[in-house]
Amino acid sequence: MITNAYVKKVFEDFCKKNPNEPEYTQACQEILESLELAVEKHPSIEKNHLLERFLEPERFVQFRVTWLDDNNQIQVNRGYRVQYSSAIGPYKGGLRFHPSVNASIIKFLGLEHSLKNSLTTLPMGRGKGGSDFDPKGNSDTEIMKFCQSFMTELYRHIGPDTDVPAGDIGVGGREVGFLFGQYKRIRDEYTGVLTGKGLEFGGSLARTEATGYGLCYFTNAALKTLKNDSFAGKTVVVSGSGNVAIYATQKAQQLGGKVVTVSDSNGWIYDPNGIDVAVLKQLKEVERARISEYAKRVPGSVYTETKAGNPTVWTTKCDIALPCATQNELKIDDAKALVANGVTAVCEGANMPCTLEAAHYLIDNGVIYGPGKAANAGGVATSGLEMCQNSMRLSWSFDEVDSKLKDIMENIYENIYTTQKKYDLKSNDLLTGANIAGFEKIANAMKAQGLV
Ligand code: NDP
Ligand code: 2IT
Repeated sequence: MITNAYVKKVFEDFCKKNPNEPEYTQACQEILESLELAVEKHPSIEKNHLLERFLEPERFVQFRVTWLDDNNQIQVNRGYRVQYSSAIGPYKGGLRFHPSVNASIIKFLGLEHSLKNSLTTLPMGRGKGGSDFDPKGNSDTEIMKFCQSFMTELYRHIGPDTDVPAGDIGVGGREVGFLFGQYKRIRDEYTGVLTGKGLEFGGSLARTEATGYGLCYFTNAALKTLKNDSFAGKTVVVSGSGNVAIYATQKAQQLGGKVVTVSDSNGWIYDPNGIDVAVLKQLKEVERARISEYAKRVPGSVYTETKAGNPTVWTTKCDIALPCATQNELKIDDAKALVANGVTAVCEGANMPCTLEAAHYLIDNGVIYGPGKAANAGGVATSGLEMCQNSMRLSWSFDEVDSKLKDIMENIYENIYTTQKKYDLKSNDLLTGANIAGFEKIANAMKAQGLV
């Protein structure tokens, strides 16, 4: 609940300006609730209107994307890019292609990115984009044609020192390749304008693995400091079966945990023997199959369809839960089920997968709660490392990038821990610590740069 008069006013104005944008409002409320403490400690935030300036995007672009499908029929989609802030670096953030994408989703993701990019300590501002285009069910040619048309508009807004997009839901190596090809063709320049590129054309080793691996490095750092514990011997529940979920599963198992679930939007798998990552990768990265196929290939595993009345992935007894699919996938009843089953840590691979009510419930019940803006920052951090390699026209080895990623994730946790102590917060409340630590750096930069 927001009690400070200035913060309350900022939130009321935000709600008036952004009606019918529930995800954006949710992200804003969560951040403002945390920032009350900083506002009370630093009067200069109110004096310089830093919350209002932080919350108002520098630029928001919406555009038409027309393309021809395989039947020569014209298709029309909507594209977006929010360039939220360049206070601490060029705009940076992924592109999401999913039928649910709208202005609210793009802006909430842009807002989350602000604090996330700040926490990485790398010089990256904040941005996000995407389209309501659904890559599922389209041929490779159709996806290429869509990406080319999308970039034919987007190219005028981006550049290696201006705005550097990457992947997110529905945008992986294949899509980034098509987008990069079209940018190069229009601009006639070869630069690191996108990250998550193929290894043959400027991509960084370990970028594919980075978000999932980083999530586990962050979770391990929190478990070590707060519980003198680790993944070893723990039962882990993962949701999703895309890029983040696959590599979170792989790293959690390398660190000695047993991941017993994965899911997609149709249902989820329980595998008491531990998810077989080779089968998962074959199904999702090569065949692009549904997760139900896993149960047909791996004896002993069980598939449960997602429908009213069926148990959800969160009813599975576990020590650690890693939501890695999408926003608001873990609701209050799911949080209650996890706590009743004795969960120790919930760390977010996805962006805002817990509802606000679920996050508060977990924190109030002593669970280590690692918000996505901190726990999943390994993806964008490694994108930052890709930008660095592109600028130097060099490439580092997998181990070099992976060890930098591990250092960054451990430093993010340390930074949050120090902030929690400074503000006298509960040790398991990494949310307030992350919001304040991320915001302070941006606020100082905005103040120093005058009225821009
Ligand atoms: P992918 O497209 O690779 O995978 C997404 C997964 O989530 C799929 O299993 C998908 O299932 C599932 N999913 C998507 N939408 C829904 C929905 N509405 N309901 C249920 N399940 C759904 O995306 P990523 O793995 O890259 O992204 C996952 C999350 O991680 C997102 O929140 C993203 O913003 C976040 N993230 C990603 C980063 C990255 O580097 N890729 C970095 C940091 C955060 P289905 O196939 O059925 O749609
Ligand atoms: O949400 C995210 O952090 C991402 N999708 C990664 C963005 C990036 O620029 O690598």
